[in-house]
Amino acid sequence: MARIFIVDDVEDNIKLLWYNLEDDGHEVASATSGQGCIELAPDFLPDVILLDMMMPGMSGIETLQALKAIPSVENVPVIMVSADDSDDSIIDALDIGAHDFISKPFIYPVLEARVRSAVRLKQSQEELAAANERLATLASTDSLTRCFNRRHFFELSNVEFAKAKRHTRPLSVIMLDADKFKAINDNYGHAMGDEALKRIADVCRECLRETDILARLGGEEFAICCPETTCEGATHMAERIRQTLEKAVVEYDGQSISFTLSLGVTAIEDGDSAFDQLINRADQLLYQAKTKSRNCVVS
Ligand code: GH3
Ligand code: MG
Ligand code: MG
Ligand code: MG
Repeated sequence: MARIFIVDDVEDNIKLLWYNLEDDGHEVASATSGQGCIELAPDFLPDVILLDMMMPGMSGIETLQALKAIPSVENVPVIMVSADDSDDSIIDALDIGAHDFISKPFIYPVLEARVRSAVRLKQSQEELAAANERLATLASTDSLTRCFNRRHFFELSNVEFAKAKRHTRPLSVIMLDADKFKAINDNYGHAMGDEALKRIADVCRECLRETDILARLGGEEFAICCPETTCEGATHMAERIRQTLEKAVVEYDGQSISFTLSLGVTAIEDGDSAFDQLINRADQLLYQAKTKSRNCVVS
């Protein structure tokens, strides 16, 4: 079963195809002009478009060109249907991006086979796109906490750093590390440690803005890059994260624990020429928080 969109200026042509395609179990919609196709196809989101070449007003070729400029339907395979099966006509249609070409009058079983072939193409395109998306997610995120990984964090943050420099806008970085985390693993097991790491990520997500970039840099260390945020704003956020986590109770396998975080916060300064400089500063401030008392924010 596929969604087929028929475009033809002659209603009887549409009807004939419609009944046959519906009998074969397809879901069908139609338009009697190129303009109608441009308006309705993005709503119907067809798997295949059967497009008449010769229509008054907007021609099939013009309609095809317009479809290729609409992101939601640009990849839908289009089968051109035309009484003019001159070489030039076929070349035009295929060069502009038609998937296939059928001459009128057509033999219905042949048209059906071509529709099936176009549907298979569309399905494999969609599977490929989904697989690519899964790969991109795998390559950019940490599977335990679903935060970005170190590499992707630096990719995104370097872009934000360049923007902030160019427009002299604020940008801050928070680095945080769980306190005495080794003891959690030692006393409650690695699985409890993993639950605690997930909770750190959840608490950070609760406290940050949509434009902030959260990552697990490694082990029990996380970083947040906050565009358009001053050191004061980021320090408030860091303090909120610290307090929220301090109150949290992590449960696993009938046991429960609480733990704390140390945080270092810094913002972009005039002399900074690379994002790494902010990270290094935040890391030093985090180290100060560790030596001071732990469970605190240093900025
Ligand atoms: P400090 O307060 O100075 O930060 O002490 P700490 O014990 O947190 O620091 P340390 O660097 O000595 O230990 C970090 C621990 O984090 C050790 C390691 O086993 C644990 N850890 C790192 N990655 C993971 C992980 O993916 N899962 C679990 N459960 N533990 C992890
Ligand atoms: Mg026509
Ligand atoms: Mg630690
Ligand atoms: Mg650490």
